[in-house]
Amino acid sequence: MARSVVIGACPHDCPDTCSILTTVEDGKAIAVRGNPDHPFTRGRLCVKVNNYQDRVYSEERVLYPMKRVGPKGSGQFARISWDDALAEIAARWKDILASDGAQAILPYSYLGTQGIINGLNVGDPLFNKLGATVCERTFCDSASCTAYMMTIGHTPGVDPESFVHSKYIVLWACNTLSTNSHHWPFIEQARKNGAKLVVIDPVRTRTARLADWHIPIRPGTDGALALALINVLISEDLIDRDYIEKHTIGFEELAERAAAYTPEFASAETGIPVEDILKLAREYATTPPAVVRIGVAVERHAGGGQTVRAVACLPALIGAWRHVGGGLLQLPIWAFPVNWGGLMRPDLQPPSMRVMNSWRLGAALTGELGFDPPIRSLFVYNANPMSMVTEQAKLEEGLAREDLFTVVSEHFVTDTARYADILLPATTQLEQKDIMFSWGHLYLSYNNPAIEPLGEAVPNTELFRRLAKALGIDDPFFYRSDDEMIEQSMDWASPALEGVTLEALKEKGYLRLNMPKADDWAPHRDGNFPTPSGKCEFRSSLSEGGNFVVPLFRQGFGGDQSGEPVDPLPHYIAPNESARTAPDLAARYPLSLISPKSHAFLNSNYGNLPAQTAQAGEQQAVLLHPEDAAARGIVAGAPIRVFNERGAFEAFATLSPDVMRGLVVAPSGYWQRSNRKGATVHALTPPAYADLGRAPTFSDMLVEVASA
Ligand SMILES: Nc1nc2c(c(=O)[nH]1)N[C@H]1C(S)=C(S)[C@@H](COP(=O)(O)OP(=O)(O)OC[C@H]3O[C@@H](n4cnc5c(=O)[nH]c(N)nc54)[C@H](O)[C@@H]3O)O[C@H]1N2
Ligand SMILES: Nc1nc2c(c(=O)[nH]1)N[C@H]1C(S)=C(S)[C@@H](COP(=O)(O)OP(=O)(O)OC[C@H]3O[C@@H](n4cnc5c(=O)[nH]c(N)nc54)[C@H](O)[C@@H]3O)O[C@H]1N2
Ligand SMILES: [Mo]
Repeated sequence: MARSVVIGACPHDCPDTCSILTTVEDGKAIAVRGNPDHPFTRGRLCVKVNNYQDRVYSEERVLYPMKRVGPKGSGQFARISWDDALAEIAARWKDILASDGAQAILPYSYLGTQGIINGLNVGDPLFNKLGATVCERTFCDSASCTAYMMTIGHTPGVDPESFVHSKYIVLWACNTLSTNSHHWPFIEQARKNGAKLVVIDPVRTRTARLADWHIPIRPGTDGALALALINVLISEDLIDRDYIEKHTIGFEELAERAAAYTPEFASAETGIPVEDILKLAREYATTPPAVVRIGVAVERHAGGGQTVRAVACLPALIGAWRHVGGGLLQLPIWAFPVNWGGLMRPDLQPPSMRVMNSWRLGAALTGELGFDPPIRSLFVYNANPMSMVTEQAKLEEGLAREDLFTVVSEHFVTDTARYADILLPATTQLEQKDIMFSWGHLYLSYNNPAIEPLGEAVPNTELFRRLAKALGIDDPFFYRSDDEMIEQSMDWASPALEGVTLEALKEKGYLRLNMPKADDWAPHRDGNFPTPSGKCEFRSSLSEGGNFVVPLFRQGFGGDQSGEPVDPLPHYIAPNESARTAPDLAARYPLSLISPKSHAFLNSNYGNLPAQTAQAGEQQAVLLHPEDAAARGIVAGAPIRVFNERGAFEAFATLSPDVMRGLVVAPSGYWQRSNRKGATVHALTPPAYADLGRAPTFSDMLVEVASA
C-alpha cells in the first residue's frame, strides 16, 4: 500500500488560509488535518474543512461536462464530451461576437477558490482580450478597502500575531470564533496576559459570549458610535497630541466635525447607553496597547464606508500605533507582493469596456440596467450568485431567459448551476496546484496537488487554456503551464519575498513574508502610512477624485469610475431602512434583518453536504427575540414567513435572547432546497450601494415576520 502525506493549503475565502496535511493511500485522499507546525493553523481545521475529502468524493460532485436537457432551472443534464462542450461554447460566442459584440458576454466570478492562479483573476485575461463586459466584483470589503485607502492606505495594519501583546482588544463586527477562528488563540493568550476583550455586535454570538464586555448595537449605526468615540477622546483630552501632530493631517477639521456627534446623539442612534460610550472611549484610550479588529459586516449599510473611515481614525488619535499590538487590523492581503497586473492583464482591454456591478446581476439579465447590447451569454465560475447576491427573483427571471446562453463551472449543481446550458466540472483543492495569499495572516502558502483530478474535472487554469484554444487565440500567454503561472504570479524581487523561494515554499507548504517579527513590530510607530501624504489622513486627499472602487475588485479597469463627490471628513450616514430614517416603512416592517456567516458553512459552500448541514441545522432558521416572537404569536420551531416590499422567504423560528429586540438573524449560506418555498434571504435584500466602493447594503433592511 502506497501512503503519503501531502502539504497543501485551504482554498476558501476566509482569513485563516490553513496549512493542510492530506493523507493519501493508493491515490485516494483518506484524511485531512491541520498542520501542527504552521504558526496560525496550529494543527486544527474547522468544522467546514476537517472532512474536506468528503467534499471531494461527494456523490453530488459534477465530474463531467454536461448539457441541459430539461427546462432552465430544472437541473436536468446529460453528459457530453469536453470537445462538444467547448465547440458549443465557441460557436455560440462567435455568433454573439458577430451579432452583438463582445460586451454581450458577461463573466461572473469571485473567490470560490482563493488560489492566486485559479482564483479571482484566472479568467480576466481572456475576457479582457475579448472585450467582454467587466464584472466589478464588490462582493466583500469594497467599502472598507476604499475607506482604508482614504485614511491609512493599503497597509497590512497590525500583524494578527502581535495581538498577544495587546491589552485592550475590540472585535468590531467580527465573529472571530466562527469566521476567523485561528486568530482566537492569539486573543486568548493576550487575555491570559491581562487583556480585556470587547465585542461590538448586535448579536450575542459565540465570540460575544466569551468576551469581557459585549456591547450590543443597532445594525448600521456603528458610524455614530465611532464618531462619538472621537468626540469623547478629543473633548476629554485623551488624545496623543504628539502623534497627531507628526503623523496625521486634518485634525482640526476632524475635531470640529466630531463636535456634533455627542455621546447622547450616538446613544439615541445605536441604543448603547451614554455611560457605556464614555467608558469605552476612556478604557480604549488608557489601556495601551489597544487594537481594533474590524469585520466585514459594518460596511453592509448605507454609511458603511464612512463608518470604516471613522474607525480607522481612532488608533492615530490615541497614538495606538506606537505600540506593538496597537492599531487596527483589517486585511493584511496588501503585504503580499502579488503581480496583480500580470494576473488580470488590463493592458489587453480595448479602450472602452462596459462595467456591471456584481450585485446587479439580476437587473443586468432582465434588461433593467438598459444594457445595449444586452447580455446574451453569462459565464459563471468561482461564484454562486443565486445564493449570495441581491434581487433573487430578478436573477431567476434573467437566468430563465431562453435567449441567454449560460455556462457554469462548478463542483456541484448549485442553485446557480441549475440554470446552466453547459455545466463544466471543476477540480477541488486536492486535485489542483496553487500558490495562496492570505487576508488573515502573513504566510504565503503553496498547495501541492494530493490526488489526480476525479472524472474529467479540470482546474480553472486548464479551463481557460481550453477556452482560449477553442476560440482560436494564439497568444502564448494563454497557454502557460500552471508552474509558469505560479512563477509569474508574484513579484519575487520584492523585499517582502526576500529569502522566500518557490522550492522552499513547495516543500514546507508555507513561509512567512519577510516582515519584522510579530513580537517587535509596530508598523506605524513612525507614521509612514501608504497614503498620498504619508500620514493618517483624517481629511482624505483621495476624496478629491470622488467615490472609487479599488482596482483589485474591478479587473484593473481604470476608466469609468462613477466618482460621486465624497465628503473628505468622516461623517455619519444613518441606515436607509430604520425606524428613525424611514418611519412609514418601519410601521409596516418593524424588524431589521441581518444574514451573517454560518459557523458551519463557508458562504454557500457545504450548504449541500451532510456533516455541515447536520451541524448548522438542515433547514434555514431565523433567530428572533422571544418578545418579538410572542408579540406575533410565533413559538419556537414554528414555520414563519419573512417578508417586505421586495419579497418573502420561509424558514423556521429559533427564539433566542442573544438577538436584540427588533432584530432578526438569518444565518447565510443555505441553499434553496433548505428553504420551505425555495426563496432565500436574498429575495428581500435591497440593491442599493453603500456610500463608498459600491459595496452592498444587504444588511440595511426592514422586514416583518409572521407565522406561515
Ligand atoms: N464560518 C464561516 N467563516 C467565514 C465565512 C463563512 O461563510 N462561514 N465567510 C468568510 C468571508 S467571505 C468573510 S467576508 C468573513 C466575514 O467575517 P465577519 O466579518 O466576522 O462576518 P459576519 O458573520 O458577516 O459578521 C460578523 C458579525 O457582525 C455582526 N453584525 C452584523 N451587522 C452589524 C452591524 O451593523 N454592526 C456591528 N457592529 N456588527 C454587525 C454580525 O452579527 C456578526 O456576528 O468570514 C469568512 N469566514
Ligand atoms: N446574505 C448574505 N449575502 C452575502 C454574504 C452574507 O454574509 N450574507 N456575504 C457576502 C460576501 S462577504 C461574499 S465574499 C460573497 C461570496 O459570494 P460567492 O463567492 O459567490 O460565494 P460562494 O458560496 O463562496 O460561491 C463560490 C462557488 O465557487 C465554487 N468553487 C469553489 N472552488 C472552485 C473552483 O476551483 N473552480 C470553480 N469553477 N468553482 C469553484 C463553489 O463550489 C461555490 O459554489 O457573498 C456575499 N453575499
Ligand atoms: Mo467575504
